[in-house]
Amino acid sequence: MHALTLLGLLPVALGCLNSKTNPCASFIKSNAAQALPFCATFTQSQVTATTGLPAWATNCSNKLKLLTAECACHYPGGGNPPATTTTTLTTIRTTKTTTRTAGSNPNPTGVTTTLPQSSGAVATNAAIVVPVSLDGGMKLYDRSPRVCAEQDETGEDDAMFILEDGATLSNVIIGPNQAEGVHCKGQCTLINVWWQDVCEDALTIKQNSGTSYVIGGGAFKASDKIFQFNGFGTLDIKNFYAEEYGKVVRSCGNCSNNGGARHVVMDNVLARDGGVLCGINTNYGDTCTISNSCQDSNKTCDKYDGNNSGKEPKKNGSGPDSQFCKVSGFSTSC
Ligand SMILES: *[C@@H]1O[C@H](CO)[C@@H](O)[C@H](O)[C@H]1NC(C)=O
Ligand SMILES: *[C@@H]1O[C@H](CO)[C@@H](O)[C@H](O)[C@H]1NC(C)=O
Ligand SMILES: *[C@@H]1O[C@H](CO)[C@@H](O)[C@H](O)[C@H]1NC(C)=O
Ligand SMILES: *[C@@H]1O[C@H](CO)[C@@H](O)[C@H](O)[C@H]1NC(C)=O
Ligand SMILES: CC(=O)N[C@H]1CO[C@H](CO)[C@@H](O)[C@@H]1O
Repeated sequence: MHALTLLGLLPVALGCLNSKTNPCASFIKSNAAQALPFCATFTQSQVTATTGLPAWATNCSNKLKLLTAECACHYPGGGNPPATTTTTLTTIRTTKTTTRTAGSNPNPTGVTTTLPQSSGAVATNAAIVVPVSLDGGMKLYDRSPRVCAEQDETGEDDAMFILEDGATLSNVIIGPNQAEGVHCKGQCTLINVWWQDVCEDALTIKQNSGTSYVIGGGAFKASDKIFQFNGFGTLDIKNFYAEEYGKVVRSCGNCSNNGGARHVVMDNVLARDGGVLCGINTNYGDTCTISNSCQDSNKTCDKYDGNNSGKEPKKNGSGPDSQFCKVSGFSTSC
């Protein structure tokens, strides 16, 4: 087979085809999980036909020109960073990681406190559904056009990623133009996921039961909550960094499904310039268990009297106790 080469940055010669009738446009538009990682690298780098096109490229008759055009139509920006985030890619970052000094307070250790440098950027005009797993290779994922409307509650459609029950998302940086970060429809695992600038919230947990995990990663500039816990069961967070935020986790205070307990477990979490680590509804038996963590203004838990009628829940105390807000190994010097 001849090695065909194509420069992805060629101007797009073809128009966008109708995704209702054209199989190439239809596939690329509606199968973001497969099309997007391909489009991101395909439009960016030299592609040789001998490296093999994905099976679904048959929908595009394996035509490179057509693939390029349709990638550009549905994932504008392709592998190129949107103009607003270019600075992120060119800024030289010094990665800071916390270390524990002998004899000091039980501060978290090994937590990275700077946004990692991205390895490229991907922009999509719809949320990316993750059925099983997605490893983003530290690319910056964002929505284009922008859907973030600050604290106006939007919905799952305005998320960056929608994880199906059991799915894992790893090694991604989520940009400022999306609105709802990650939505987990069931139990999910997030590994090394970073939010550059949280819009409505960073993660919404909807599982009915079981445990979801957040391992590593961090979130910046959440004017309200980082993790919104609307389902039930346990949210287990470790080695996580939060900076400038309202609350790290909040059990839904007034969701219509309220009635059961939610449990939050935090270990080795470092939180600066924000509010409590946990907002829990003690009347429903919620718990928050914190260990080896730091919050620089001594804010561990706010306890609420939650409801299922949509009313603003009343606050009923704050701080550690032996029943709802269990704290061990906690420091305020970070
Ligand atoms: C596109 O390709 C996939 C995988 O090869 C195939 O299952 C699917 O039916 C094709 N879709 C269309 C719209 O032709
Ligand atoms: C209560 O419900 C209102 C309206 O749905 C919402 O704006 C608010 O954030 C909720 N409060 C809490 C603490 O969940
Ligand atoms: C408020 O907290 C106290 C102490 O934990 C508890 O005894 C009381 O039942 C709570 N009140 C409501 C309305 O939940
Ligand atoms: C933090 O708050 C707790 C009570 O919630 C208090 O016992 C403790 O002394 C406070 N620590 C600091 C460093 O202010
Ligand atoms: C269970 C329940 O409805 N709890 C409270 C919800 O919030 C309202 C208003 O603050 C309270 O009156 C309820 O007792």
